[in-house]
Amino acid sequence: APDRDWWRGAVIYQIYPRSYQDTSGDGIGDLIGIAQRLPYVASLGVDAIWVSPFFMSPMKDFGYDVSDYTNVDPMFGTLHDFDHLVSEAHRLGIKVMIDLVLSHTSDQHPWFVESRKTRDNPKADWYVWGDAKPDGTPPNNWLSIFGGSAWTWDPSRLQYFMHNFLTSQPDLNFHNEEVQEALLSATRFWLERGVDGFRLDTINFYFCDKDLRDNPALAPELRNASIAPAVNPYNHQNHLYDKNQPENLEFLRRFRALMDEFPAIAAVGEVGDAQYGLQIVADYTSGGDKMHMCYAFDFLSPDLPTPARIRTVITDFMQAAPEGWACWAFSNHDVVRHASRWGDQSSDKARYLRLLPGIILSLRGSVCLYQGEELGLTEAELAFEDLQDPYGIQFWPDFKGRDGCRTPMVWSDHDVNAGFSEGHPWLPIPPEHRHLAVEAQEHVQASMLNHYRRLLDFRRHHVSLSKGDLTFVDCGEAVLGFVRRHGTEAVFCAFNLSGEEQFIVPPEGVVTPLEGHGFSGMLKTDAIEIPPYDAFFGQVG
Ligand code: TEU
Repeated sequence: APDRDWWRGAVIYQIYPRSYQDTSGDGIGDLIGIAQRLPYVASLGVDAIWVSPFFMSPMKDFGYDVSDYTNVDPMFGTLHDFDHLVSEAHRLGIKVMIDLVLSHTSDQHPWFVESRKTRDNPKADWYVWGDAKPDGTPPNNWLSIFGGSAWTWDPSRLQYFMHNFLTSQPDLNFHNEEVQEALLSATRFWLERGVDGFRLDTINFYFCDKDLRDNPALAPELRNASIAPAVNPYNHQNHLYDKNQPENLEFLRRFRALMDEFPAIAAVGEVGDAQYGLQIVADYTSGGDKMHMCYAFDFLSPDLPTPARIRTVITDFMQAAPEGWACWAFSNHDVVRHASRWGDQSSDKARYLRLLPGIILSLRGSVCLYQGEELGLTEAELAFEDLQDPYGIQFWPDFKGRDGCRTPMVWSDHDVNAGFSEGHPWLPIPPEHRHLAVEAQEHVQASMLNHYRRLLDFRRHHVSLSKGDLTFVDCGEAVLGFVRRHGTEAVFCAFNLSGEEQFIVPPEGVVTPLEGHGFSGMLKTDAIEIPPYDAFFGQVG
């Protein structure tokens, strides 16, 4: 029987299709390219891939603006290529999760094209429409994350439509039953095609207040600009009415029931709500009838993952959702790569960057690794002329956008365009990434790539690290310590997040140091010695 619980503690490798491998020569990655690179993905030892959107799209937000949910954009290939990708992945033992962007569509989706024509066509109520105020201004004060009002005037309907993101990403009206049905039927299409699960984009944005009430202002001390740039006025509102509506949970129950018609499907829901605390995140994964996992933003912010901060985040999550399950990530296609975001602040970047995967791969939760982090890729510094991301163009130079983490994968240090493409890459390949290419690291035992492989292998051999519960052990300010326990297995993990050697008292019962992870903390007679930015793993009992 299939393992219905495969997602619990799974390591999911995020692929951004535009930037993984181009085979057509247009400078943009494609599905055939991903399929060709699957043996590499398998060699990492991950459980699943999450493929960012490859559906039909005008690409205003690089695929997060879908114009046909059940087709592949020709830029990325065909449905046939997708089927091939899935069967190759399955042959190699890799699950495939696709990225469903249900909260909004592209303004070129036929549903919106029809909806915007008149106020009484069959799709008239499929999007969030509102009348102008008597003075002609938008229905309320809601703001777009990407800048400006969340409302855009439509000259044919003589009404405003709402968009949490770009003007070209109108929000669907989830209060309309037909909309829900249409989205569930698109989901069924992919389930029947053999996908293993979903990353669901912005699940907290599905519903908005029916009465379109104004959001209250947010007191400056409560503002949290950890993900959206500080200059973004979006951070100055308390988003009571444009997101996080209780109906979101109702729709997700229906979504879960659909998934449960199939053998072993799992979903991770993106809930970008660091601002409102982990309770909101937790609600989406509680009860076993909604999301299997929630993708929280707590470790995607610039805040350094100090032992105290990690303890707080993990404890808060476990308290908020004792039965729920988190999915942690340090990097993705929306934020500055952690090698730069955090690495640049450490006193020994090389050692620090090796410690970080040790931590995320030991915490309680599933893990998303973002393509290239296994190579130690840093954030690319791009010139304004090279920018593609509308969000970056809008807020430049205060916020440089998301292109710096989306540059192409580097496969070889001697091939043209680092082996990514024979054409002109859609974003430049930073010269400083070349020496980090897969080929350059492949045969170097001590490389970052082989470090990730070793850690993933270590995790696979210790089931408590993926499935176990977690109890913190006080190891002082500099060291993060906890025990992971599952059945009869218990592993003590200790991470020295400081630039100085640390000595900690072994917690009661630590008997044998574990090998095979590549770190060099040592168990001495009366102390565990951990070098700067290093770690120790020991068996308990
Ligand atoms: O991101 C959701 C989200 O909250 C983003 O606004 C995030 O805060 C921002 O990108 C950080 O810089 C998802 C996708 O991951 C993102 O790529 C899309 O642009 C967005 O949804 C709209 O679909």
